[in-house]
Amino acid sequence: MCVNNKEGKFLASTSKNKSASKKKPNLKAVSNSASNPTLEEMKKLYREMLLIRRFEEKAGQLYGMGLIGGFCHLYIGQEAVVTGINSVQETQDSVITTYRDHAHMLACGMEARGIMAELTGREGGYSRGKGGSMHMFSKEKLFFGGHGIVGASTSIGTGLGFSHKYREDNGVCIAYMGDGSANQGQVAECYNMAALWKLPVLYVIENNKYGMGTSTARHAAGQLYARGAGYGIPGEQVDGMDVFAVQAAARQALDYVRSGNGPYILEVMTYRYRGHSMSDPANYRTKDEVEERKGNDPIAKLKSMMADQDVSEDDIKSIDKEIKAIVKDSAEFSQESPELPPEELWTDVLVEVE
Ligand SMILES: Cc1ncc(C[n+]2csc(CCOP(=O)(O)OP(=O)(O)O)c2C)c(N)n1
Ligand SMILES: [Mg+2]
Repeated sequence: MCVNNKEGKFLASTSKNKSASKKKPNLKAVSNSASNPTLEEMKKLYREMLLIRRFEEKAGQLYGMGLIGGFCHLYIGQEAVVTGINSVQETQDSVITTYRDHAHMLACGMEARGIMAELTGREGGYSRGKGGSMHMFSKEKLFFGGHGIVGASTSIGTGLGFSHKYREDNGVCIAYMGDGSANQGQVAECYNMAALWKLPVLYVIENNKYGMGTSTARHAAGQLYARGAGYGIPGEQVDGMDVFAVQAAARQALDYVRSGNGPYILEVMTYRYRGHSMSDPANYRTKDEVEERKGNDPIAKLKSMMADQDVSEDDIKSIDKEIKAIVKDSAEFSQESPELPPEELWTDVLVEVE
């Protein structure tokens, strides 16, 4: 038997999950927690979301100028998702995501310079200009990419979960996927394996309402957060345009997973303001729809919340200035860093194993 309560939370009613469910607040309680963050916390989250927004806007500009080639998927509108989750994860946790990945890199502390230079195909980029937008990694930050194959982040993420368990390092893999990815067959296989072996994986579905140009109403049956039901995996839907709601839900979910209960599915309801990629004119939705969604912008909401809490305009302006400088510097670096010489075509192809 399953429980699917009004707040969009699903819990398989095994005895273990019943006890876990007691620990979890309902979504109302989660949303209410937004009224009590400290000013420092608000400023930190605002800064992190703004960095993603401004970075992506600049990447869009450089793409338009022909300085970035190939694919480029922007995260504008979805900032509260990765920022909220990142704010409660631990340093031993690993992260893996799809091709819409610049924000996840910035959130885990990778440098704007290295990311932008990778986008422009320069030596100073994280993959020395050979990987581009979808192929950047950081061993130090436990960021495992950037994957263009839909569903791959879920499968590799499940493997990373296995690795955390095998090494007993108390880490959790946070494996992001899109709403479109959630329909992949391998995702069901992963849910089964992760539940069976109680792997520490937090599956995050970034439901931005479209898989490329196809709306969720047309591509997905049922509720994505409830797709772990048959395997006994709890799932929950959360407002992804509210960074504090995401934070609170992620805290609970990570606690559940880290305590040895096995995987958890968090479906975060969000929206991307831009098309699927830079080459998508987004004709499958109306301008009015996009404008309406922008009215619920997570950064604007946090900004007005800070103003209500008497954070001074100067304080907010100084954050804006700091972010502007970081992004400007990254754009300059990404154009000054050299391109690799032709002989480098033959390097980094095979890895030497001792
Ligand atoms: C295995 C595989 N099938 C198809 C594609 C083509 N493709 C790229 S993105 C995408 C849609 C994925 O849905 P979602 O993650 O919701 O997309 P987004 O919100 O990023 O547009 C598809 C079908 C692919 N990259 N890999
Ligand atoms: Mg999508």
